[in-house]
Amino acid sequence: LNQKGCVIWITGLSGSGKSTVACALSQSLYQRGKLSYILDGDNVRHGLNRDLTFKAEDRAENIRRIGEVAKLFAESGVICIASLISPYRRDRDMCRALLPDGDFIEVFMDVPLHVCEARDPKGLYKLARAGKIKGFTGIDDPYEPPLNCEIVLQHKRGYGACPSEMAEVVVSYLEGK
Ligand code: GGZ
Repeated sequence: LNQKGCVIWITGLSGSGKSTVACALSQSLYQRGKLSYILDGDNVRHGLNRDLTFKAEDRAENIRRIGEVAKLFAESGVICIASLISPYRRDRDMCRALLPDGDFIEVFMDVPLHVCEARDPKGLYKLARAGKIKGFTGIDDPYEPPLNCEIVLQHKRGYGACPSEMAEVVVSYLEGK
């Protein structure tokens, strides 16, 4: 493999575009001959983490396990893209601490709640507002934005809002290193 492993950790609200950017990033890396693998919170919760709920200690365990698996991928030389809400700063910092300096690249999907809620791809915000889902991130459960992450992907109308452009920001960052 002509590459070095690392972890790209994408954090943000439900509907902020984490999975879409993860996909675009993985494709872009593939076109450059780089091997990556996506660990998506929603998917991993159907298998490895199917015993976990959305209460705080289970979210922490979800993040811890994905952090440990991401580390294994990175050690094998793969660019591991983890995309999960990971709402608590402390949990994300614990995953960062598992890796050597520079190998954990935190990417914040900086998309306002009202934009995520307007998208509502799975209708979950609607259910949360109606009280049919309790403890939904951004509605009645907290989200702690990163204080100093490596990359902020900002939502802007028009230019810069498209997932492939956002993925290119991450690719440029990696190329710069
Ligand atoms: C947040 C929830 C919840 C609650 C179900 N809060 O946008 P989605 O639908 O497809 O992805 C979300 C996913 C969140 O899983 P994560 O593993 O990323 O979360 S965490 O990092 O906090 O452990 C959302 C759906 O599951 N979902 N209930 N209560 N998101």
